[in-house]
Amino acid sequence: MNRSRIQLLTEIAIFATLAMILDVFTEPMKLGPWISFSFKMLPIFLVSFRWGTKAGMSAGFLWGILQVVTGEAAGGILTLFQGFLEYFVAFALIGLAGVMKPAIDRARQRKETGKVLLNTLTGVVIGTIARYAIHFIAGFIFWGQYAPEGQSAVYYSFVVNGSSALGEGLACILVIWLAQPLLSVFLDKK
Ligand code: 218
Repeated sequence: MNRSRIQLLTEIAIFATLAMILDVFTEPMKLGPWISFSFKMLPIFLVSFRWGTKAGMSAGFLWGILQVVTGEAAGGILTLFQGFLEYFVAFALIGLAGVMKPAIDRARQRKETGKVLLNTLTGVVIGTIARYAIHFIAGFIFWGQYAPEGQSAVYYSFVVNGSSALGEGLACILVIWLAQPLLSVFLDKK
């Protein structure tokens, strides 16, 4: 195994763990059982932008596994298939942000800092939407019984997961925006 591969696997493990730690620490910031304003997806986005989609999806998948084995996911698992979908598939899909890596690298090479930021934020939006599309679908299929009287399962799931996606996505966007001068340091693999 060469040095780069060891660095890749180490970063996947460390960043997934970091996401898990942020998850636990930002627990009190929750606005509702499924709604939070927290940037805990950020480590997974960083892996995605540093190494690409496959690495990002591996880190997200690992974060999903960590939530299940630590019991963090307990309240979110109703059935085996639903749990698989919302913890393994949904969290792995955050890594789709990595589709922006080539565009980010190109902008970095050309020293177009505005474009680097824009491409990064686009990646965050892609990863957030991909993850929450799964939670939205799972929401109206499996969580419909929790909808208030007279509210359709689809509408209920859209409101719950839409506001959660907005909260978590915007938190990541805000942090990247504020840390913009550090962005190239974080993207540099050396
Ligand atoms: C309407 C509804 N309620 C709950 C869930 C489950 N859910 C939503 C968002 C995120 C996660 C993963 C842990 O943060 C889960 C399990 C849902 N999909 N829809």
